[in-house]
Amino acid sequence: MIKKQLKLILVSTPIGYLGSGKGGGVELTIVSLIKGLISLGHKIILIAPKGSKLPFESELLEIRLIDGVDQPSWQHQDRKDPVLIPSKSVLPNLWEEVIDIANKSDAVINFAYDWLPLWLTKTQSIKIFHLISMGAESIVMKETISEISELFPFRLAFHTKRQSKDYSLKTDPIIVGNGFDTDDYLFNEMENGPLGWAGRIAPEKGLEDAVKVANDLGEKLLVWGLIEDKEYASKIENTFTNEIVEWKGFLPTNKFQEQLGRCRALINTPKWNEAYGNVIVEAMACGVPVIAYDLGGPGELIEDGFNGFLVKPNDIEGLIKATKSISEIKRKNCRAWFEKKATSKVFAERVENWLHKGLNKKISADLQD
Ligand code: HBI
Repeated sequence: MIKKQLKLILVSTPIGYLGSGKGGGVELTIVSLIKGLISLGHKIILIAPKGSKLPFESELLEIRLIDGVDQPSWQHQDRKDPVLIPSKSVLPNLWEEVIDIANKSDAVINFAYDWLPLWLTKTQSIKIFHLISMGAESIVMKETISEISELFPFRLAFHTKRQSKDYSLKTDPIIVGNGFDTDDYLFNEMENGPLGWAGRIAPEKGLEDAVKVANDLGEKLLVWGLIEDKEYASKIENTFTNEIVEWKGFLPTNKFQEQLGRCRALINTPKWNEAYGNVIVEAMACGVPVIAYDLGGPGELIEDGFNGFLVKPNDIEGLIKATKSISEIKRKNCRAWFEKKATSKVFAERVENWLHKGLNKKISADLQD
């Protein structure tokens, strides 16, 4: 059936401009989803903080850059903290722009893990949809998300079932996974490369465990990612006398995937309920098997023994054992899993279905519109 072209407004995270790396996985999610939605023929207006840039252009994409002060990240706040909105904050400025132009759009997709856009869902007639990007990192966010799930169950979507379990939802969660552009990742069949680790360098990502694995095997660990917590990074460096970690920095996708593809395995060590695990899919896309703690999103993406190995959380011996058997995993299985489950096209189709469900389904609260 011919799907109607949707006019969509996508609103980015307020904690850093797109390309700064501060938005973590959300940056890659937004870029990939825009590519996927455009490939399905939809029209996009992206509203994002000043300084944001995308690696591509399209006549179906308009970008509006908004000035203002970065929103503090919930990951650096206590779960009991109140909602903070700094003076001259970019967050309300982003949403003033949305409200200004929303009447010309079919729907708005919010990527911010923030109170304001959730609250606006109750009071605005515009159809605001939320792709929740984290597990429950704050009590006030958890309460607001569960309130919206009661009033507008079709307006919320999560990356994985395990992530959604952090929230008390009134209906079955809508799961859209994630997805990345196949053209951005080249399959590398190289078998005996180094070990890799990738992610924001911060305590909830558990880098220290992967360093212990490399140290035990007497080899280096290649580490990609933004050093968000310098103290944490240097504490890790000082754990071992000899140089284990090779810091590769936060690289643009084309460089990252070229280096990542040479690894014989990516080790993933979440210490929190990781909502998805973008780097796991990026590794798969390059044919790199993943060894991960069976926690959060990674536990749903890895099919143990097919595209990687799952290990009990915090079990470093288990990581070492799995690393020694990684040659049992066929690298082409990893790429095949990616092409079937996690391309930007597949992701965009799941998001399109979500929007159609939310736009067409009549439920109590929506009837008031
Ligand atoms: N904190 N306040 C706030 N808003 C966000 O959008 C946000 C955040 N912390 C982390 C984050 N987004 C993303 O990096 C993760 O959801 C991936």
